Amino acid sequence: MIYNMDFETMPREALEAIQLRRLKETLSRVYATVPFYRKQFDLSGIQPKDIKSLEDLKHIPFTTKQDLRDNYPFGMFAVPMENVVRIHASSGTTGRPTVVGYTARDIDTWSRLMARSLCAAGATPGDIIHNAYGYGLFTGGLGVHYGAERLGASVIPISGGNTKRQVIIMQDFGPTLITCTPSYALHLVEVAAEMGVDFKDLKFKAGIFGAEPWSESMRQEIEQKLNLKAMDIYGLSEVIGPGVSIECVEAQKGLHVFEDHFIPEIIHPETGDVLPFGETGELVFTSITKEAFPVIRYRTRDITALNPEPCICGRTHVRMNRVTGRTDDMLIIRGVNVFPSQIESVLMDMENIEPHYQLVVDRINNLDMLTVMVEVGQQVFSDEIKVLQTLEHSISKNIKETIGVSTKVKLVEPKTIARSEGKAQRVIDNRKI
Ligand code: DLL
Repeated sequence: MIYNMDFETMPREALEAIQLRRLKETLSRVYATVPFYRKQFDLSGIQPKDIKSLEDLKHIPFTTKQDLRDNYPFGMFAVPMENVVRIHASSGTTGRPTVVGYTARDIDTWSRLMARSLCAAGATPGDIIHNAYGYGLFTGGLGVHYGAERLGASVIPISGGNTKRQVIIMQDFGPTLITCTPSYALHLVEVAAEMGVDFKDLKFKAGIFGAEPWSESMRQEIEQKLNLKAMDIYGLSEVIGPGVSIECVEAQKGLHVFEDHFIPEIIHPETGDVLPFGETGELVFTSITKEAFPVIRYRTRDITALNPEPCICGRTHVRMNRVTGRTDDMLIIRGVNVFPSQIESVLMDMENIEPHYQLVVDRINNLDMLTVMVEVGQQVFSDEIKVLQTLEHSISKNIKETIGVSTKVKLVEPKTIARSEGKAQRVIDNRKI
């Protein structure tokens, strides 16, 4: 173990005492410095001093993405601009991006959290990290970069894209750890294969993948194809970026939330009620150490559950389940709720299918129609039409039996579905147009 794990292994009681102290400080500060939060408190009749225990957190109003949009770009900052040293933004599929700011101390906190994340995933100062998360307004690239340097590892700031060159660098520099989105990892394998390079001949021991949902079956696919251990990392710009939670290399089961910096809650997405451990709902975060952009009960829209059980790695911080989707990427197809990740799980469990898929939703004669486009290998694609039809039929049947929704399945040639350098676009919903 390279990193001092005191904060991650402390007894619950001690951790909660720290959380409460930091929470109170944060609430007083946002009340004094951010007009939005002051108004929220005043409207709800609660004052920061009324918060006497962690239990009381549930009385504070939520903050939503819309609130951030309404205060675009810098209205939610809690420090003067001269104290802000970095600005990031999340792309957002519609409207303006969400803008976040960091003080020098925030960058330091984030670097430490990312060093802790990398360490939890098995990284050591001796590692060479091939960092293929995009550098720029997206928090992935720079987040990993600062964490890797803080840990003392060597970082290759390759960013996303220029995939052939990435493969050459991997061969020549011998990186031992890779960081990128899971979809880009699969694209890298594909391009490497075209170049006659097998990941089994590279030096990777682990990969840290996140920024988009991916299933357990996708993990197996990645571990096998890239010949490494794959860990899931989660985060969002609004909360800090990557480094909010990560799977430990020991268990690879659930993502430890860095609770000494962020307080997680799970709420019912419709009623807003706080749900007990183990129940699935929307993840909400309160940051308790950030200076420039603190968030109070921020609704992430991500769906997961929290697990407080002790972990074999010794960390006492709660674990969140893999994020299977967002409240806003749930498709409702003829009344059935469908998450892209559920379809992914069905597909990945079948043979002769490549891990590249896209869901297209149309409304035909007032009826929702979900088409699942899936790539198959060149060999399967060249088979008789009957073979393809049988495969299409069995995919459709498996989806119907597992998720309960009827779909049209379309098998397509290799590389038909656009590859992404960052987050994959899994859904094209033509109904909104
Ligand atoms: O995606 C931060 C990040 C960078 C995380 C690199 C991990 C690795 P945003 O661009 O603001 O920030 O997007 C945040 O992406 O609310 C989730 O919906 C989704 N997301 C992030 N990590 C995961 C994950 C970064 N491991 C949004 N599993 C979040 C599922 C994820 N979804």
